[in-house]
Amino acid sequence: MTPQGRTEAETYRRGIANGEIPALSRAITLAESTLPEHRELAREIITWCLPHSGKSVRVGITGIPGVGKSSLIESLGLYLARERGKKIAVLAIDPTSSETGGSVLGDKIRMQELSRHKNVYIRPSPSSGSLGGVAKKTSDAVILCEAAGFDTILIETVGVGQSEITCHSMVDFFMLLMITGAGDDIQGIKRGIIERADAVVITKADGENRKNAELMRQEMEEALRFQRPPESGWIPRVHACSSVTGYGISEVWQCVAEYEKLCGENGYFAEKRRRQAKYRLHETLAQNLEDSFYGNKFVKKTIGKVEKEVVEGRTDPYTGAANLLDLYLEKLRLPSQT
Ligand SMILES: Nc1nc2c(ncn2[C@@H]2O[C@H](COP(=O)(O)OP(=O)(O)O)[C@@H](O)[C@H]2O)c(=O)[nH]1
Ligand SMILES: [Mg+2]
Repeated sequence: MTPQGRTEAETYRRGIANGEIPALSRAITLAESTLPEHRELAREIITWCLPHSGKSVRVGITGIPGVGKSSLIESLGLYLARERGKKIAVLAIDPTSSETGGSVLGDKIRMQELSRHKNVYIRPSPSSGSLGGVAKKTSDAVILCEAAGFDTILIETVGVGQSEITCHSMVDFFMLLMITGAGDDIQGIKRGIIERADAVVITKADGENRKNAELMRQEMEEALRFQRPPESGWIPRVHACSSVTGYGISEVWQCVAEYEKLCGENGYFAEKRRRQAKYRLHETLAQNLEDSFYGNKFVKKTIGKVEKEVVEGRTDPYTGAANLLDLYLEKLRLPSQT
């Protein structure tokens, strides 16, 4: 790192340590950048932030589009900021946002009041890159936010595939939101998400829907009772709430607080974070290897040709992949593993 780079990193560090939002925002942008010089600077800043991070509670909030994630974050966030004096950072993992585009705008409108609170920072999701890339960016953002003094991190993730698993791997408490009348299969039962949830929250328990939501809450409670007790010792809870009336919102947070207390005392909270660190190590390795492979100039030059051969049936995909890997390893002057 150049002396100039070092001075720059120092400026960021000071800004983040003082909880300055512009410095925090710019540091997150650096961590999201694909430019090598930005990445290097980001790594320098994040390395400094690491010992100053980790003191928050990280909550993942998932569920199908329209279930009410952003609305819950708005009302829960306002409750926490106003009545509990919390400093809240809201992040999003949304690998689809580059395609749907509109969701970010929708979320901004949904969280308007929250975004104006002085102790709240809302960061729209990084809109490009693979899910692995998004996971890395989100983890970096969590560390930076914690170093800037945020004690509560709320991560919204759209429940459409892998992203909630990714989210699960980086949060302390994982919340699955469900609505009445949408069918359990599409809401997570089939994909085993319910088994990972520390709480299931039935949303929109207001007006005429309140009764149905309560019924569903009871049903879910019954269903979860037969689940194997998790090693955390925590029995997953089911709540019903409304972001419109505020019904059940404080109970949802009470539930997170109880989890934090129980798992703090029995050591599971720290144990889970250690496991997540190990998982992150392997994920980062895989990502770096992938970047190195696709960024290799010999691979770049040859890959189009091999793709064409595979498409035209002159080479099969396995041979094509093996040949490319051989080429890559050879150019790295390493003996081929195959
Ligand atoms: N009646 C009612 N509507 C809600 C509630 N929460 C969200 N909604 C509505 O449901 C729609 C989707 O909400 P949103 O928070 O954007 O869902 P997300 O896609 O999961 O983030 C919006 O039209 C909200 O106004 C609630 O508690 N009660
Ligand atoms: Mg949303």
